[in-house]
Amino acid sequence: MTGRVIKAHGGYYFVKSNSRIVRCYARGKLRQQVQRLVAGDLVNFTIVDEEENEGVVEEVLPRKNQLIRPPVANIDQVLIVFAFAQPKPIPMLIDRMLVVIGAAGLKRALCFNKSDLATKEEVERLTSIYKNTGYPIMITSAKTGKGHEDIMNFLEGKVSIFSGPSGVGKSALLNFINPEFDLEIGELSSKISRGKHTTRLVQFLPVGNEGLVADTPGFTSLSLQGISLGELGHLFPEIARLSGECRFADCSHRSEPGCAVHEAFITNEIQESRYESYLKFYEEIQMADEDYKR
Ligand SMILES: Nc1nc2c(ncn2[C@@H]2O[C@H](COP(=O)(O)OP(=O)(O)OP(=O)(O)O)[C@@H](O)[C@H]2O)c(=O)[nH]1
Ligand SMILES: [Mg+2]
Ligand SMILES: [Zn+2]
Repeated sequence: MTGRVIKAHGGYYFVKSNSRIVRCYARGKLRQQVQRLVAGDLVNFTIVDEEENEGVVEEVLPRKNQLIRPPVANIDQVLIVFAFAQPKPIPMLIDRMLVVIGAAGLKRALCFNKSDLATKEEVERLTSIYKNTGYPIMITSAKTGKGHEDIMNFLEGKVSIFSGPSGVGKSALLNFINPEFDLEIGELSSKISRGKHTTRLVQFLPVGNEGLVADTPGFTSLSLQGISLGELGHLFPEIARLSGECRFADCSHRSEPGCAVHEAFITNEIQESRYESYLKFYEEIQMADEDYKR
């Protein structure tokens, strides 16, 4: 039988096949492989004990894509969740997630949660940064239910994950979508309003008809490893769109004359924080490349 790993926990892999979920262990030869099984993996498995609903994973099918953080495979899209406050959004971290997830070939959308804690101006300020990127933007609140429909429409029929820092409300939003999920919601540490890493596992849950969505542990550090300097500009849609107009075909959009991207930054067509992120990531990749050559 073929199924999808929806959760890995305690040495077991919970494999969903149609409407059935079977608790499986992995064949010895699989356990020795370097590639660990992760949530989202598609596998061939056999039932070993019908009564106990236990099986064994025989084979992992080739992955169509994967992320290292959170560890997950074979997904269609990622909802990048940040909060307007508690914890405060960090644009450069948002951009970093957009870049890393884009490099993995996945569709991205932005969710700004805890809108109940934000003024109109704050909502406008954060969303305006991403207006000309083309990414879908959802303004939500797990408290008031705002944006519920937008999220449901986004998730319908797709395999998705919620990803973002600890404490932004990923689990709370999922519980709001379906109270039966009954996911654990964390407290915030009082001083700096950071999350306490409440969610520890990647776990896929059924949503709508045919959809699957995973709650994932929050994280804040993310490596750009594997992303080339040439690729970076393509991972910022508003930069990619303009790069054909630069004087030099291989323009890095930093200080070359006739750079359409730099020009657009000057005229505010490209947002300052987005351009800053681009420059910062450029430097970071460049330094890593030099270290590698040394
Ligand atoms: N005011 C407000 N609080 C929220 C909202 N969503 C979540 N919270 C609160 O934020 C805190 C953290 O929520 P969680 O859902 O546990 O956050 P998480 O993103 O799953 O965090 P990790 O599992 O640690 O990665 C809880 O105290 C929630 O009650 C919201 O829309 N508005
Ligand atoms: Mg959580
Ligand atoms: Zn340029």
